[in-house]
Amino acid sequence: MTHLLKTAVAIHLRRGFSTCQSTWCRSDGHFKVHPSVLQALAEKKPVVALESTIITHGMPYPKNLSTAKQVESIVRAEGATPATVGVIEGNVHVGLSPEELDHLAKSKGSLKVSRRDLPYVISKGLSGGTTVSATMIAAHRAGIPVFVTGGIGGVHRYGENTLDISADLTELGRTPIAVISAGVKSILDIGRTLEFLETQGVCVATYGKSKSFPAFFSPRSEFTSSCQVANPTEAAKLIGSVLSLGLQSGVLIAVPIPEEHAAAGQQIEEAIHAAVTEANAKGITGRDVTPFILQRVSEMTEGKSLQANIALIHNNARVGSQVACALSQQAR
Ligand code: PSU
Ligand code: MN
Repeated sequence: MTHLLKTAVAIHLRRGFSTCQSTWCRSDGHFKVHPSVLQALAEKKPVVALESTIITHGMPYPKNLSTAKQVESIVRAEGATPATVGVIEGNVHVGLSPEELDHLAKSKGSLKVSRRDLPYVISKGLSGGTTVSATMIAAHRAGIPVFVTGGIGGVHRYGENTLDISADLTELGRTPIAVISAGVKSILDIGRTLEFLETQGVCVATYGKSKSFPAFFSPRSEFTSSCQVANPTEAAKLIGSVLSLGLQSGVLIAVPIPEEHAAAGQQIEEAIHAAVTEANAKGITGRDVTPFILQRVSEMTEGKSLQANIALIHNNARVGSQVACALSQQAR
C-alpha cells in the first residue's frame, strides 16, 4: 500500500474518520461506547459494528438472541471486537452487555430506529433496535469503519410509485462506513436499489469470484456489482481507498450466501412473491413492510428462510471480521 494511503487510513481510524475530536471517541452525552470497544479502538485493534433491528424486528425470540450471541462469538474468534449497536432507554450504545442484548431481544416494545427516529427515541428515553442507517451513524461516530449485517434495506418493489426507499441507501451515500451484507432481499427491487446506490455514489463490490450481485437467499441475481473483491485484503484496500480519497460515502460489500445454504432459494423466492402481494392487499406500509414480509416468508417456508438467514449472517460475520482485521493491518 502506498504511504499516502496508509497514512490516510491510519488518520481515519484514529479519528473515527472525521467526527471524533479526541484520539478515539469517548462516551459522551447520550452516546455510550462499551469499555471493551473503547479499549480495542485505543489499541487500534479491529472492531466490527453490528446492527440490532435484526434482533428486535428481523427474527423471532429466542433465535434472535442466540444468533446475536453467535455472531459476536464469530467476530471474537476471528480476532476482532464486536460492537452491537442499540438504543437503551434513550442512550445509543456501541457495544452491548449480555443483559442489554437480552433486554432488546426479549422486549416486545422495542422500536425500529433508523436515522429519522434517533431524535425521538433519545428525547423520550425509549429503547430500540438500530437499522443499518442508524447503526452506520453510531459506528462512524465511534470510529469503527466496518459493519456487518444480514441484508440492507433498498428500493421496495413498486417503489417508483410509493417512494418507499430505505434510509439505508441515502446513509450509504453520506457516511463513510463499509457495510458487509448478503446483498439485498428480493422482497426489494434489486435493479432500482443498485441504480439508487449509483446515484448516491456508493461503491458496490461483490465478494468472491464473480461480479454477480447476490440476492440474499440466492448467491446470484440478474444484476451485477460495479466491481469485485476476491479476498479480505482486496476488500480492505478498496475501503482504504474510499477513506484516503475523503469521499465521505460508504462502501457496500455484497457477500453471496454459501452454496450449501442456498438450496431453498427458489422456494423462498416464491414465498416472497406471495408475501409482497399479501402486504399490499393488507395495506401494510412504511417501516412495517420489511418485518411483516420476513415473518410471513418464514411461516410459509416452515422456517427455512430463517435458517438460511442465520447461516448467511454467520458467513458475513466471518468475512467482515477478516476484512476488519486486514484493514487494521494496513493502517499499522
Ligand atoms: N433486511 C433483512 N433483515 C432485517 C432488515 C433488513 O433481511 O432485519 C432490517 C435492517 O435493519 C435494515 C432495515 O436496515 O430492516 C431496513 O428497513 P426499511 O426497509 O424499513 O428501511
Ligand atoms: Mn421503508
